[in-house]
Amino acid sequence: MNDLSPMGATCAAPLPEVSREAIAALFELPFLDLVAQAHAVHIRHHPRNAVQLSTLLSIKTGGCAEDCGYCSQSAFAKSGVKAEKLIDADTVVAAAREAKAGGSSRFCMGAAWREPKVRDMPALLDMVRRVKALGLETCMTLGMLSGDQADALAEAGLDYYNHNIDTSPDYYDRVITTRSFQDRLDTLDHVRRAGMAVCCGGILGMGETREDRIAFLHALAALPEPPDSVPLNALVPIPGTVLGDMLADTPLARIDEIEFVRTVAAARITMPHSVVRLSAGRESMSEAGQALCFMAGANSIFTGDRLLTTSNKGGDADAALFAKLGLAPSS
Ligand code: SAM
Ligand code: DTB
Ligand code: SF4
Repeated sequence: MNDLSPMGATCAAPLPEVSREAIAALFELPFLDLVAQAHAVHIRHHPRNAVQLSTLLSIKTGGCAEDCGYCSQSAFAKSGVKAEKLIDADTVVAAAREAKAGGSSRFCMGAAWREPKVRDMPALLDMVRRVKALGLETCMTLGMLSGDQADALAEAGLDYYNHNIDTSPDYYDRVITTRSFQDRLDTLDHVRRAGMAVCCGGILGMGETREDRIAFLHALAALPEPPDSVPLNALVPIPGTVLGDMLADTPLARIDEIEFVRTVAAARITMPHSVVRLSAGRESMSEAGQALCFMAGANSIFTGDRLLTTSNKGGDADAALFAKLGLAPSS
């Protein structure tokens, strides 16, 4: 028996490759059985009642050459987000200090780039070294990376690299056309080879089907190694983006909270060792919905009052929710 068995029994041996059919069967379980199974897997592999806190900072906003249909920072979007230059390292370090004081253990720096340019690398490496020196875990998301860039970032002390596959291989082309699914896999390979931890997930509620959600989780679990960290975002529908506008016209496409929890649970069971991060979209999720996500195996969030270009339910709201649920921040 393995963690995909209906009883969720313990198995000390390595997990067998998870098939699409097995993930589909999880989605078909009665909701309470699925959440109970996911919780059993969760507490076997992770500390109970503990949620890791990360803080995001946009270090280079807007004007991105990619056409990701969900993103306010794409040059193709009419979101009103203006293109800015890479911010200076002192500003980054000040924000990281504040994040640490607010209880975050990881600081994630995001740039609206297709990929970093050679001339940007010295400043990026300086940021990594200085944030790391504060005693924080470091994470960056800068678009595609070459093998050499990944090696240089790892050498400077970058712990995690976030690069999402975003959705199923089949639905991918409906969302992004300027870089391929394979491009993403290539960058993930460079990150893993450089020795950094891989943070890779995607977005739910972009009009994809349940079959796409199953294929998305299957693609993550079938990577050469499952990601160390899996961010699950609910689409934040931003006016002026293709998907934000599409959702405004068809509100029913928005991800149902119960289906979101099912996806968290299926992620937990198929990737038992990974940290599952409840990421963008938390602001429009009820407290009860978030509590169910934690029950189903989510054990990380973005705190603070901002994501990249949108606001976040962080700070006091998170502290109040943690107190209500008896959760503690973990490292
Ligand atoms: N430019 C880099 C890249 O795309 O790899 C890094 C930044 S990008 C904003 C990081 C991730 O944020 C995307 O891959 C996507 O999964 C998520 N994201 C962006 N906009 C979002 C939105 N409106 N709603 C939910 N998630 C979003
Ligand atoms: C991820 O998967 N979600 C974060 C992080 N990785 C970089 C970004 C969410 C962005 C939400 C939309 C915005 O604020 O622009
Ligand atoms: Fe650019 Fe990243 Fe936004 Fe895509 S998600 S448009 S790559 S900033």
